[in-house]
Amino acid sequence: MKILLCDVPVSMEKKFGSFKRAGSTFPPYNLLLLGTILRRHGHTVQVTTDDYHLDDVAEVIRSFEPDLIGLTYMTLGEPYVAAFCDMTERECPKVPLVVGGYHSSLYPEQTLRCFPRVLAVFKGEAEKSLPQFLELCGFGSPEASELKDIKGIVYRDGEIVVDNGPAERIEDLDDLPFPEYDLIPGYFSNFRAAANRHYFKSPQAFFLTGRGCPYDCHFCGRMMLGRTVRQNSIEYNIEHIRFVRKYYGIQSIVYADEFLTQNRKNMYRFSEELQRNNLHKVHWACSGRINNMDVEFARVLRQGGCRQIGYGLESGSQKILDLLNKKASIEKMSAAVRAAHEGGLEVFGNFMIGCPGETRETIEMTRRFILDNPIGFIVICFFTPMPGTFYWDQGTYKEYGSLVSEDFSIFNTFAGIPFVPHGLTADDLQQARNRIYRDFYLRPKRLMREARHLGNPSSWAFAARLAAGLATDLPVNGLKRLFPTF
Ligand code: B12
Ligand code: SF4
Repeated sequence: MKILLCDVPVSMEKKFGSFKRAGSTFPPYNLLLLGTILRRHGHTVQVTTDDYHLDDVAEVIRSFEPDLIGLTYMTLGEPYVAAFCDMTERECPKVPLVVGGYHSSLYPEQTLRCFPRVLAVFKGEAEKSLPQFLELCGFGSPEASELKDIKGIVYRDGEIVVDNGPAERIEDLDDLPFPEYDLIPGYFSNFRAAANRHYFKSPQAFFLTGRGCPYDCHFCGRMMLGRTVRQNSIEYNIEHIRFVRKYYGIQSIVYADEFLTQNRKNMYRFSEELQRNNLHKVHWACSGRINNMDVEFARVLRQGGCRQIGYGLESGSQKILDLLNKKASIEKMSAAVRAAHEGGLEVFGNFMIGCPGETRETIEMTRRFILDNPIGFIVICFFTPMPGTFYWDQGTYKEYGSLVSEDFSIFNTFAGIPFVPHGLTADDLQQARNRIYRDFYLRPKRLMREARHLGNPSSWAFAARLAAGLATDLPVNGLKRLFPTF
């Protein structure tokens, strides 16, 4: 069968606002993986990414003539699903459309009610359920009675919505094939790494080698992949790196895992294996939790090729960290950042402002934390009570502030500010973020450090993109509003 897998089209402008040129374009890893698996089952697959315009997807449908369309989206993509359904109704009314991903998994029944064009919702992981479903499809929509044995799907049987219960998870992630990147034409030329990794050599690959999380941060929806952490083995990871080196000439890797560095013993062995296989020359970035970082560990990671570690530091106020249920202390955060820096890793700090309990004072504490610690790059998101999280599901955000809008398209944590804490305004948050960015990125010491990378053309391109973002966000913006021709 011919299967078209689509990430719902959402423009960079919608996601990143004035920083649309500096934002990263990440590939839909889930669709790459599902597409690769479907290929192994003998299907022909095409993938479209979220930067496609709806008309471009229509064009792909016309030329590819799929037998089934699968759509993925997070909450921020939900407002664009109706238009996607309408387009497929016009282009190929007889071709079944199924959906999956974070948002529809949270609200499968509502999804079916809102979008009659959708035949079934795949709740949770679909590496097992999607191939099973396709076996039943033949060439057309399967009968409801045939679907009863496929775990993890929700569908209509006449007027009734049937939920087949949770999906079967892949227990051993080593059973998964390496994603076949050619599923996305121009993947390596179009994929733009995040601003904080602009000096990493291209082409870069994006890896996700673990699933699940035992923590319970109140701003995060981690229910879908479970509490138990599953990870690819070291052998699998080494083989995967060899594969992307051989077939795609990959020069650097970005790990999107939450827990890559969690098991210290494993990471020592990983670093050794990378060196033994001469793969430590491929530089990589990953995320970590602060609890196990010290200088020795940072050095071991560096020897294995790691150059940057990202931490979800969130806030410089202990009160805010506690309200986010981060299970972290300011002292430990600072110690981890210092140790990583001393061990030769650049620290990429992820922060949020506008959190429950946020005040001008707590924002100032965050600004101070950022300036007083050896952090190399920062991103500041606006706190967003995402569906699937403690603050949204329990409605607890209401105690701490108000929801400015329920338009999910602004639930992107970067360009939109849907939630404003009591005592602050959206403008306060915007101004506070601009100020922290300016104070951080425009320090002479930091500008000098950036100058080190100026031999690298992608750094120039990045500097131009970031400058364009800052220019629209700087105080100039105020002048622009007063004098539109300024
Ligand atoms: C890694 C990750 C990322 C990565 C990679 C995402 C990707 N493209 O795969 C990056 C860094 C790019 C990313 C970005 C963002 N992320 Co993110 N991310 C995660 C994280 C930590 C893990 C996801 C994961 O492991 N995926 C593994 C894959 C295999 O699982 P999956 O994507 O769910 O796909 C499976 C199933 O859902 C299903 N499926 C999915 N789609 C489809 C489609 C069809 C047709 C079918 C049949 C099945 C199917 O099958 C897949 C395979 O099993 C989760 C947290 C979590 N614990 O879930 C947050 C999470 C998903 N991200 C979130 C958010 C908010 C974002 C950002 C908006 C944040 C930001 N400001 O940058 C952006 C938006 C990106 C975009 N699309 O525009 C939220 C989503 C909340 C929500 N209600 O929407 C989460 C839940 C974290 C949180 N804060 O709560 N993210
Ligand atoms: S933000 Fe917290 S709950 Fe979410 S994946 Fe990271 S550690 Fe787990």
